[in-house]
Amino acid sequence: MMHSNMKYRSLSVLYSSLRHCVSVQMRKTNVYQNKNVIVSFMCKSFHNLNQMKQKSVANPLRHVKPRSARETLQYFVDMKQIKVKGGNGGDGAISLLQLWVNDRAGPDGGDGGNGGHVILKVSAGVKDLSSVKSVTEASNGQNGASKNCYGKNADHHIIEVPVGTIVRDVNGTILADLDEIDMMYIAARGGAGGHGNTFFKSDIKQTPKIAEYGGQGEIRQYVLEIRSMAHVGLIGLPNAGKSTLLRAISRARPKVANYPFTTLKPHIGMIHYDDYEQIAVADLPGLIPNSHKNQGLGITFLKHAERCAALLFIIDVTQENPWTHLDILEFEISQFNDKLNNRPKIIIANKIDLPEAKDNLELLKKNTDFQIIPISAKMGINISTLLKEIRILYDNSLKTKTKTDIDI
Ligand SMILES: Nc1nc2c(ncn2[C@@H]2O[C@H](COP(=O)(O)OP(=O)(O)OP(=O)(O)O)[C@@H](O)[C@H]2O)c(=O)[nH]1
Ligand SMILES: [Mg+2]
Repeated sequence: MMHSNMKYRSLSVLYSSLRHCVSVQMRKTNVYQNKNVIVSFMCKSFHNLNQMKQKSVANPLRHVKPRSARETLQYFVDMKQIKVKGGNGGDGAISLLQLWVNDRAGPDGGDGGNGGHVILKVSAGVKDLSSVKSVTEASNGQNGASKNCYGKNADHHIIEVPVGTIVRDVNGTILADLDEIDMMYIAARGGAGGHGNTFFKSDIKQTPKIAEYGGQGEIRQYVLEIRSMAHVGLIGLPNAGKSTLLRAISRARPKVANYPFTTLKPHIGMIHYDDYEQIAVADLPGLIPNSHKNQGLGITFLKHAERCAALLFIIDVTQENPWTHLDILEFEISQFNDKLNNRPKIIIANKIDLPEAKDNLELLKKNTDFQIIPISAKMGINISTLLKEIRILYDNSLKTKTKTDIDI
């Protein structure tokens, strides 16, 4: 009796939120007498706790605005190689002034203006690297002129990049981590303007006939990467239904087709909740065995996965031995980056509307330790449960993290 009482006390501390419901139920069934009933009751309480958790979570909103009717598909650009060139400096002028009263009035060649820099600047309004051109040149400084006219300095060319852009050189060395708004990095310096002959005038040489050419602007190549592209990334073998799911939960329009590698570039969709919170979900290209050895879309794909704070594994349960798919996915990402397997994750069994899915789903549940969420992305079955689970994961593990917390 004493023993059971202690259990009851710890139970009530653990589930204080459920205390009322627990005591009512216990009184009804007189559970103090039976240990087994307490264990089953604990399981029930866990279940209730989970249900309560789900109830207290914000509700996902259905998108009211229709999908865009634009012909072009917008995909997310999270990596880009760019070439930048600073503007050349203007040349200095050689000129000797002749006035009507003084035809040897001395040198009056002005200096050339400086060439513009190419500057990477973080802007809050830019979300991906699609607006960054592959080749960018800043303008040249103006040449100097007679009558000591200095050439005009060229304006700097500003390239706007999103928060969390990492600048690497072509060998992969990180040169800058632009993680605050308005942060700048001078990607290519413009050449300095050349001096005109006035500059070289001295007591010894009063009429120098020399001037400088403007300096050449720097030419540099960089690889820009976005540190974080979405809160959640969809990971699965080709044809698992990743794009179908993203279409079901957001207004994004990734192509859906019954052949592998339909998606070659990442697409981002937003899930909206009724407390105005938004969660970004990325549909990524399909993963195949040996992707970490650069087969299929290989490393590029895995790099996208690296930029998502949590991972959603989608398993097609109409295929035989679906748990092996999960093993393949986990193996590939761990081979690429060990830390990826420690990211928060949800396992989804997709295509449960098809009859062959039923047995496979049971087998999958038996062969994995994780909680599986069965859904049909095409028919919309169980999608709201999934959206709530995503929100719980977001609240528990991602909300407190800033976007730039992800290690690259
Ligand atoms: N019956 C059924 N079919 C589905 C479901 N989800 C996806 N499909 C079908 O599976 C096929 C592949 O779907 P996609 O969404 O293009 O798959 P994916 O994972 O994005 O594929 P890749 O982009 O090639 O990696 C399509 O023909 C979809 O209609 C589902 O829940 N039920
Ligand atoms: Mg796809």
